[in-house]
Amino acid sequence: MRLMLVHPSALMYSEIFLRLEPLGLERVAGAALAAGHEVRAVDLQVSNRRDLDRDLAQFRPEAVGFSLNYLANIPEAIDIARDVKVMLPGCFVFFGGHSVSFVASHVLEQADGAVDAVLRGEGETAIGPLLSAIRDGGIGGVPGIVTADGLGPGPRLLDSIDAPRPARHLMRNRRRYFIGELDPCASIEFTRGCPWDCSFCSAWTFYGRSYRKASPEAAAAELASIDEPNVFIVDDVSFIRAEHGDAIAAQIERRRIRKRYYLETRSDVLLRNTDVFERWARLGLKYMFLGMEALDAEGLDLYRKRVSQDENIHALEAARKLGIMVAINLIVDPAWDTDQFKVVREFALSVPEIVHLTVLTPYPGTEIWHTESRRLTTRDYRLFDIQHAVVPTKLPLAEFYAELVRTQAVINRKHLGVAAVTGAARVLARNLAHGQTNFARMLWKFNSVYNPSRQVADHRRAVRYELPLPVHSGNGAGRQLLYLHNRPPVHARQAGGAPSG
Ligand code: B12
Ligand code: SF4
Repeated sequence: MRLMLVHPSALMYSEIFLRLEPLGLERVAGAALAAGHEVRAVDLQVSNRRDLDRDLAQFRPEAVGFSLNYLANIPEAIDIARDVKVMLPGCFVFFGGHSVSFVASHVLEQADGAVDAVLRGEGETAIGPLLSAIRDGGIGGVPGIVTADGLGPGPRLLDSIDAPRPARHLMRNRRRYFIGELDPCASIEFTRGCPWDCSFCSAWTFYGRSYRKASPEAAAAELASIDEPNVFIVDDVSFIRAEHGDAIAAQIERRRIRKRYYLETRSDVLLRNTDVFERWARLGLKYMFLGMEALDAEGLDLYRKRVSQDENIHALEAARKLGIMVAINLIVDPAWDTDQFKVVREFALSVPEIVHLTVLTPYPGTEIWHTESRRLTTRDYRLFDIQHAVVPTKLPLAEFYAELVRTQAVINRKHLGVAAVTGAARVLARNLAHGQTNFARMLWKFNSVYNPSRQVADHRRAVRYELPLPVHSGNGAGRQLLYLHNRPPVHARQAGGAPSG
């Protein structure tokens, strides 16, 4: 069967810092190829609508699947799905990915016939059965399927994440993937799932709090097959298990692989497994995201981060000693007043780290979607990108965005200060010499993208597709009810040091 897979456009407010390859889509493509199908892929983050239309016309796929990890992309995908149905009547159109899995039935209703099915959960286990069923019948039996007729069987977890390999070769314009100065940059997955249970996050609910590791040999072999000199490790929390991080490192040393890495982790994991991070720093680990989320104990408790502020500060010191640059994430609560923004500005100016701000957003699939008692002020999918306020702000909305952008601008100026500019200039020259312009564009674009009037205006756009209303449970939704994948047997989810929930 001819299958076309599509990734929607980049989200406007994150595009300036990064644009990464759609690894989930590539893995689904890998599984479809392994099942003997003919597959093409278009990533609208790095290709345009004309490229997609041309490919659709030439390839004439029998099925088109969209990857929807981000809620904010749902309206764009529904609109393209409508066009596909006009262009290729009879073509089976389906959605899959992280976020759409939590709102599947509702999205099908809103698409009003333009989307035939949503595959909830992991796509590798479902894509083969789906393509066979489109040809031979029996769609209702595909794992994770949701159609206008209702929910089919539950989604199935992969036994091992070692295979299928992502079909990286299908992606065109690979040189346009980057993160900060790691330009160009590929992505890789060493583990899947997260054993913690932060209230604002859906990583743990999606995988039923399971945690799977790639075998060190498979991980290193995949890394060796990557052409790019820079690699983003997509794991929710890297190196939770010290021996796993060490075993992959040993394979990399044995194979003499030399790349620069960016990863995400937690302060407590960094402090517990400092030796592993030190080994990886020698192998080329340059940057890490640390989700500090809040500067006070009350905030850390509210997000159930299970990390203290002391641990956060010690983790920053540990990373500095290792020479790893940290990008800290802090969650902006719409209930903040000007004083709280001021505290954040002062903090950001007092540390050498990069500070990122994201606005607290209840997402379907998270606990706060059910417990957040403040009512949504909008249900426009496009505003659920953690750069907009979707619950009432304490300050008038325009002032809230003015404070937010002012704080982001202060932080940005800090990074582009005299010392930073000298460093950035060197990086810029090196990248440009290799024909890589992504990082240069990023430095250029900040002021045009982060603009309070533009953010306020985003709230005034006509809305065609809206999120379903949350069901408020007041004192916490039943955990099992939040899980998308059924919780696997105990041995599969032991992750050492993580809370048992
Ligand atoms: C790595 C990652 C990133 C990376 C890379 C993103 C990229 N281009 O892929 C970076 C750092 C760039 C990033 C950025 C952001 N991210 Co992010 N990210 C993740 C993370 C940790 C892992 C995603 C991943 O690669 N997993 C590994 C691959 C193999 O799995 P996968 O992509 O989920 O794909 C599987 C299934 O979803 C499904 N599937 C996927 N596509 C398709 C397609 C079809 C047709 C089918 C059938 C199935 C299918 O099958 C795949 C294989 O099993 C997830 C959390 C999580 N654990 O899922 C958050 C997550 C997806 N991100 C999130 C957010 C909020 C963001 C940002 C908006 C944050 C910001 N500060 O701006 C930006 C927006 C980026 C953008 N698109 O512009 C939220 C999504 C929230 C939402 N409901 O919309 C998540 C869920 C984290 C959370 N806090 O809950 N992210
Ligand atoms: S530790 Fe990170 S990935 Fe895990 S639940 Fe918390 S925020 Fe999500």
